[in-house]
Amino acid sequence: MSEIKDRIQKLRDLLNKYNYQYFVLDDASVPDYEYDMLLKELKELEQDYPQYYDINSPTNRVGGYVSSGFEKVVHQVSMLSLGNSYNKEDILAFHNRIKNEVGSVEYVVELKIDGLAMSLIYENGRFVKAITRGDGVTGEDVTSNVRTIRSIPLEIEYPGRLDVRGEIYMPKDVFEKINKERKENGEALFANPRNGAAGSIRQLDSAVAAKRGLQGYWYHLPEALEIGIDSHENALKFLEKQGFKVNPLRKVCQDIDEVWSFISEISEKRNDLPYEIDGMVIKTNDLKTQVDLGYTAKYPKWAIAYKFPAQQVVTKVLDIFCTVGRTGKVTPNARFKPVSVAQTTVEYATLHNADFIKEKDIRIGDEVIIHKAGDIIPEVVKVVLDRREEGLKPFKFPENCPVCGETIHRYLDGADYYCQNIDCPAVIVTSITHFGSRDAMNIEGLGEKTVETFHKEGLLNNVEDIFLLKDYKDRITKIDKMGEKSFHNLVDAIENSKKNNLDKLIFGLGIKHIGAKAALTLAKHFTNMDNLMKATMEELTSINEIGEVMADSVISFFQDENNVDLINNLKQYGVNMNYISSETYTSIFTDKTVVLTGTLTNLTRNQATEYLNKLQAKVTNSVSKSTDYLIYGADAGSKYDKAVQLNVKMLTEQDLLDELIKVGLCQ
Ligand code: 0OW
Repeated sequence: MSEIKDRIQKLRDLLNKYNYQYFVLDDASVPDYEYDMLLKELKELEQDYPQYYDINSPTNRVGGYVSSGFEKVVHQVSMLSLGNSYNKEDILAFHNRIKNEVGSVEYVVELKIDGLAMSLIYENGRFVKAITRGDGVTGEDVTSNVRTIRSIPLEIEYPGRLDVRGEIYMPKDVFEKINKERKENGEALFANPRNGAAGSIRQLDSAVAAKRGLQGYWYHLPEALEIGIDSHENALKFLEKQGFKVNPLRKVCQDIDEVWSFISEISEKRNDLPYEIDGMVIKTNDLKTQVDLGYTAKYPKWAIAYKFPAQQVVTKVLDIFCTVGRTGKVTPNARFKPVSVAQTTVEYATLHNADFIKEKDIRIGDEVIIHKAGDIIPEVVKVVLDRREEGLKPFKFPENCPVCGETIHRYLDGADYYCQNIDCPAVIVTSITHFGSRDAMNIEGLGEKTVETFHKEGLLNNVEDIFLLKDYKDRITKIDKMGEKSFHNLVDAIENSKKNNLDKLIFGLGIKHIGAKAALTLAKHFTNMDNLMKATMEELTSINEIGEVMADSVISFFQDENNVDLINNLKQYGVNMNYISSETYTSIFTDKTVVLTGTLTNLTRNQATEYLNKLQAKVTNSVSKSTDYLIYGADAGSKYDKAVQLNVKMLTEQDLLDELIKVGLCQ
């Protein structure tokens, strides 16, 4: 029997070695086929001899554990974040503070990987736990998902307890591939690879996480000194020796000039890296110096992040084309030669309206400077005139709707052109899509592509047709990707949407100038649709948040017979027309001032705000001394930094969800 045990151990050692060579050293030493055969043999032996089961066996890299939630774990050593610097002066100031305290020191400069910080715990040479950074003090146990990352060693030589800190990230090519798949499945896209990594690490089903191509770079040993390591560079060498993936793009620097030139060198080539970085990290190399320098409440004094400036790049305008939104607004857009700006590939940008194009005199064929404002929306800054080729003509705004061909009109007081044909396919498709969108009636499976297809099939010509789709099963199940299951899911989702609160319906109607917040105000004030439909200008403008323009929009919407018919049809189909005032709940957020920032993964910003209102919290837009909580998602920016400075309590989206589960607002 021991020869079986030996064979199993030998296979595990071999497969771990091949994993290390393939995923850490990026050189495959055996052909995939041989690796797969060995893995198959090991799987069979483990099935035949379950007494040799070992969670750390390489056969468990494929995941398969489905957790109901992530346990909270308090870090033995807090996971601090980094102070920021934005230019050479900031870095010099950082250096001078250190020089004044401990004299001149050596630095190690490394890339700031744009992922999510992680702590790996090893005991007796075995991987035992992975904990997210969380708020720095308490994180979440995501061991089952992190175990599926092939480049993370499950066994190491070091026999004692070891806490290894690093960043889990999603490579750029993986991000593009996964978003392409999500787009095809009508799923919400990841905003950027960091979002992708965060969303994947929080998958409850580790088999899903295993397919997300996550990677990791390891860069910090909080207990390095205790295990006899004297410098950061030696800590990195120790990690490499133990089989961890450590980023080779780093430099030991004797002074700030050397630091700065290395930063400039990396800044030039960062777009060619296969993963995203949002800056660099500068650390004093000597570990005793780190202890002498110590920490502020939030950051180490011996390290600082340098953030790259928002990027501007030049690219070519290949085309200017117009799209038509649900209000009939005709928006011009530019299609560029694809270019990477601030960690994402930019191919399109809105050109807002005819005036914007005219002011900047943007022409098809022009070279333009584009810039990502706040790392989010690409903007055309200006045309590079001295590169303009001969004969490029000024852009002429179309006179007809690009979708239905009808003449388009421009209101005297506005900059925008509108298609006023209520039968314009673009207006129909975008208004139906809006009606079913997450912050409106939230009908899963009724994304823009599906609506467009159903419209082409003559199944959807207006909003009320949504509620008749259930009668067209045979026609719908013949459409590709719309099998029985998705048909029934869609019909159930449509049925469920009838129970939505009144504000969702009002927002879903797409009344001009009435967004989600105004819809909620109107729903609360009028309590049912009939009251709203007969509201007068005085009544409407008497409401604080409702101005003249909004009131006028509501009145003219219900003066249109088509819309009155729509409401009557929806009533017949059983769509809820009342505002069910939300019962209020007491929780940690009761009577607290809360700010939301960053991209949330499970809730939209409006949904989170609505829940917080139910919990009797006051949701505000900016962080101040009176802010009690900051709830942050991925991409948390300046609000996060300000909250840290003001010592505001930081909570994750999961903390909010936990509170909602506790009071019974969420399952
Ligand atoms: N993102 C990074 C990175 C890095 C830690 C050690 C003590 C305080 C910061 O690549 N290369 N080095 C560190 O050093 N931190 C990094 O990221 C931090 C972790 C938490 C917030 C930032 O992402």
